[in-house]
Amino acid sequence: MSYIPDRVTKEPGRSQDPYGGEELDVPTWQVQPGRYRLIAARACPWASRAIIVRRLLGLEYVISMGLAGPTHDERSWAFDLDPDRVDPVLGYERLEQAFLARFPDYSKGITVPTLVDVPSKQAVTNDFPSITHDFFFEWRDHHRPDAPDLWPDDCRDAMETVMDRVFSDVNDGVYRCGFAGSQEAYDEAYDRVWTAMDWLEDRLSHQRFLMGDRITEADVRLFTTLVRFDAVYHGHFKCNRNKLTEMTAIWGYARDLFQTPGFGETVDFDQIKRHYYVVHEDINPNGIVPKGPDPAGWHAPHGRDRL
Ligand SMILES: N[C@@H](CCC(=O)N[C@@H](CS)C(=O)NCC(=O)O)C(=O)O
Repeated sequence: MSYIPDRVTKEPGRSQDPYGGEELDVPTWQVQPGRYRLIAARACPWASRAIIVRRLLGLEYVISMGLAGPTHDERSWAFDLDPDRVDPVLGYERLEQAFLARFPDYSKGITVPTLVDVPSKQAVTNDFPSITHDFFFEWRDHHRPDAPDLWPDDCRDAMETVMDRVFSDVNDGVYRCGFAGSQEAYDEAYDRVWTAMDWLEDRLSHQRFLMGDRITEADVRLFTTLVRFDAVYHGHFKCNRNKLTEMTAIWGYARDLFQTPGFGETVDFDQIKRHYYVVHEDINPNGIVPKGPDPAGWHAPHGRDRL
């Protein structure tokens, strides 16, 4: 659930539904290089999407980025990693300040990713699906010249279908498993995750990427879950039928993406583990963060170029 649905668009007043391309009626802010700051956390899969897409498209020169630390309290992410624990551009200690600058009575979720308007220091949007959608469609004039076509027209419908399933059964599916409140709910969620993982294993055994031979937004979205799988979801969320390393095609695919510029260098396994194992006190009350698994395998040759 996102709480501030605003969009940053090229043409004022016009914004597209990130799920289907239809016109939506939500407040819009104008695309302007240097005006916005992406607040993310390397720990968070939804924020990692935005970190990766910004990089793939070369938007780091026009949209700055601030990173919150891996853990947060009940109310807010904080800039624990910065000198003096203050974001150097916004001057904030906590992301909450950007939400309160916009809505003094704001009481909903303070989530990453959030785009912040630097001049007013106000939160603009924390609607994660539209943040990456708009990085691609609305910021086109500012992409690097050889930026990948993350939303190819010729497979847009098929890609939406794949992304819907990846979202509900995998990205969100692992959370449904981890936070299941009953054995029955867990069993059902677990089966759903693994049915989808088998579908992906099959799909990726005869094609290099989700939509064929090119990296698209669908791959970015799947990657952010896969890269957390063995370190977090396998144990902490009890998605433990297999480790990623036991699924030949998926593991090769995940390594292929990890080794692609824009992906692996955004990943910080320590922050990822600290986030999940410390923040979720309800499912890990002692807050102990596991030492493993050894991440060295992520750098092993993947051989996927032959597909
Ligand atoms: N559920 C969020 C997606 C982003 C999200 O869940 N981010 C998490 C970190 S992985 C977060 O910021 N959680 C803080 C909170 O909910 O208080 C949304 O729908 O906007």
